[in-house]
Amino acid sequence: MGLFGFGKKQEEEEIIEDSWHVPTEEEWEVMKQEVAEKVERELAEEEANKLSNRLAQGLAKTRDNFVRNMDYVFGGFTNIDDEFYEELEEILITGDLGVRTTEMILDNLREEVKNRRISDPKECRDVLVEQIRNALDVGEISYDFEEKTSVVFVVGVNGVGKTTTIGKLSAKLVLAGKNVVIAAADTFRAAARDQLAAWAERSGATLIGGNEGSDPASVVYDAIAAAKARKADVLLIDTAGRLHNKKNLMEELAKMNRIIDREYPGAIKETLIVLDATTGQNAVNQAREFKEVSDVSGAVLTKMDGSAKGGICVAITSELGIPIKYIGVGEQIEDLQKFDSDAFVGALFAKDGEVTEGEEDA
Ligand SMILES: Nc1nc2c(ncn2[C@@H]2O[C@H](COP(=O)(O)OP(=O)(O)O)[C@@H](O)[C@H]2O)c(=O)[nH]1
Ligand SMILES: [Mg+2]
Repeated sequence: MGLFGFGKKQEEEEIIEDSWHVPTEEEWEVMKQEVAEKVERELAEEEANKLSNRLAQGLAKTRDNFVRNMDYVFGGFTNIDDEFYEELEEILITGDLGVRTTEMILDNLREEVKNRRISDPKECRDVLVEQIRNALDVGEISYDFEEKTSVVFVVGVNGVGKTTTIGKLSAKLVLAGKNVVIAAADTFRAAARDQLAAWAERSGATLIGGNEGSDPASVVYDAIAAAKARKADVLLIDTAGRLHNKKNLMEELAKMNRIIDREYPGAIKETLIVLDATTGQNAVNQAREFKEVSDVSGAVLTKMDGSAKGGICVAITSELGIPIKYIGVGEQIEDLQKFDSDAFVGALFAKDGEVTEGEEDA
């Protein structure tokens, strides 16, 4: 038994040793990589779900009014006649798409109805959704400034969410490993600097300037020097938005623009106009005025979580040709998302039942 037992133990040990495998250095690296990728994937999915739910929640009111009324028309009419088009026109205009965009969309709808020989109003729904999708399409939207050395000039009237957007943007960029400098060029109100300082601290960026009453153009000048000295990736410039004194405001913006162009020619310049989506056609008018005095390269529509009507996004893009780059869906640091027109139209026109869990309690 002794011998036999000994022999068996040895055999077992061999088996155990056989099933053991210490990963080689290379295998170990591959495994770690796989785990890291899986975690990252899961986090990204979770994030995407959270954001699309927030967007859907934000658009719930729009869906309830605008889309539901439209569906009444599609379902309620038996013929595609003038009255049918008039009803649609009213709904689109009430939904903040603006007169011109509405006319364009309806002209296209009429043409498609003719070309495709559509006779059932219900079939117009998909055509209309397609037209809205087209009106929002401005081709590839550039986010170069996120990747290269850049200066992001943020403009817009008071209270639209400029400072908040800068805070959120700063957080996104810092998380992506960027070195961010923020210029507090809203020197009009004393509180403006404190608000921005809090955001800068929370997001991990360096704040320059902002003393009440100081010249905003000199803040921009100092901030560019600081950005260069710190080898910053992105310089975010917060500005004041006193539209009651339009001429001065616009002159001030022009002066800051000249300084940026002169002092920081190596940086990509992105001019973002921030618009409060709940203000409807006012937002379109503001964008038009700012576009006259600066090279607006993108829009940020804030407060999309509120009572905003989604149609405003369509109006801005189609009437002014300004691509919407981000939308704000809340006041928290993570409530800024890149605008995805497909996801947007999808969330807006989701039929009942297509709305995923968690959106209903909006
Ligand atoms: N609900 C909501 N509130 C926002 C959003 N963006 C900004 N705000 C709020 O709007 C108010 C004005 O924002 P602020 O950044 O100070 O505007 P500024 O005057 O343009 O700098 C603040 O109370 C913000 O918290 C958003 O996307 N959703
Ligand atoms: Mg501000």
